[in-house]
Amino acid sequence: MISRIDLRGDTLPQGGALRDLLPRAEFDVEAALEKVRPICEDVRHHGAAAVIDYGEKFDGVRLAGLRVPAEAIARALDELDPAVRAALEESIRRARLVHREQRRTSHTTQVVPGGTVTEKWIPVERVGLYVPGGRSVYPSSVVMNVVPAQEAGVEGIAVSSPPQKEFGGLPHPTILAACALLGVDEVYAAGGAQAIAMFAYGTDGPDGCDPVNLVTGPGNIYVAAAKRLLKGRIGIDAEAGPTEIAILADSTADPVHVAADLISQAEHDPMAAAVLVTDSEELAEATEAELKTQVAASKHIDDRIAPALAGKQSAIVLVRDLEDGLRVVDAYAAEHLEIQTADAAALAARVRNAGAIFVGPWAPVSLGDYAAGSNHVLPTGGCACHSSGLSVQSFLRGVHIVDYTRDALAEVAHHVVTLAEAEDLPAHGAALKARFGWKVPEAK
Ligand code: HSO
Ligand code: ZN
Repeated sequence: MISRIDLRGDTLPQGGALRDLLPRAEFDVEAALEKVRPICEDVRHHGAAAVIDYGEKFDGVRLAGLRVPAEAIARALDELDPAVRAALEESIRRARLVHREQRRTSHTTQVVPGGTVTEKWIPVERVGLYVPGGRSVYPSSVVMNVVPAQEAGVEGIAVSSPPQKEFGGLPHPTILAACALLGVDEVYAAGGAQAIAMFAYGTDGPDGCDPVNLVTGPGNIYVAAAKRLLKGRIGIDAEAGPTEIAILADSTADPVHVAADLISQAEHDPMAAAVLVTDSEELAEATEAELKTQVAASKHIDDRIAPALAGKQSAIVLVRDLEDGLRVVDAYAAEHLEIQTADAAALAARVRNAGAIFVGPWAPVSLGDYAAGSNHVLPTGGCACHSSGLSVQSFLRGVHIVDYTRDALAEVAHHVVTLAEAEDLPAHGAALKARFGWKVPEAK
């Protein structure tokens, strides 16, 4: 059911060579670009009418308008199961605690007397948050996108999620209820690439969507392709791929927990990745046996869990020792990394590449998915070696404010002119000379 990769033989290769030995899903965004390009062009030229046409084609429901009426959002909250409401409220409360502390304060550096550079953090003015609604519906993702945007101070927050036929073309009611709990009242029933294009180009009409500056949130391959295509016109967080869990474990780990956690993320998608890295053959065997038992007792076996575990993106990787294990998980750069070893905290502190790290036996990824306070929109596909998950920072821009007096400028003018001339850009130097009677002030 899950393949094995044995790296206990020769010395572990490094860098790209090691990465090539590790399992990974193919997520060919490039190939989806051609499908997505005409959709984006259509939305650009025909606005809401095109988004509505694509909603009919892909979601099977023809809408009269894209904007979800305020009454529908309020009704969804009224009708929400009280236990789900309480759980969402707790998830929001914890996420706020963590994200509030991520706010950046502006800082002024005095470079010389009379010369300062202030880095000011300014929230993006208007953002579009995409919430998928295909195979699964995740109100928790509404929380994970909206909370950092709000804590960053973003003023315009629009949410879009695919229309659901069984709910009269509205997004799923739990998505609407989560928006209501978070105080978001601008919600659209649009999905896929057409939703991203709607955010980028805006749509006309009284209930139209104004263009946004930044789009965040996960989605399928067409959403990722639309983000890639429209990046530049809009900012994006990341091109999210299928969910991944890697677990670095030794013989002290409980195979029941390890198997349960692997399955928990395999449950998302047939392309989801579950990777166990261990120096213990016994744990590998016990986990395999546990997987068999637990998979058989799980819900989404045939459509997601079994293909995800059997796919080439999942494996049990055997390593000589935990030092090699550390190298392997760093090379893999998992979206989620659990450390289940005797000295989990010490090992976790040495990990370099992971979207989020879950330490020890009491911090499963599912906790982070819903209620740890951490964010669950994380870099996938190995991008954790260069990118971070969603945070307040994702919604801020640092702007440098340069403020120099005459004397402060005079002091450095000769250096600026020298560098301008070295780059054959004399007009750059002239911009300084013009301020000092066309002469370079003497070096002090
Ligand atoms: N594990 C997913 C997020 C999620 N899990 C939503 C449950 N609901 C990607 O981090
Ligand atoms: Zn999950």
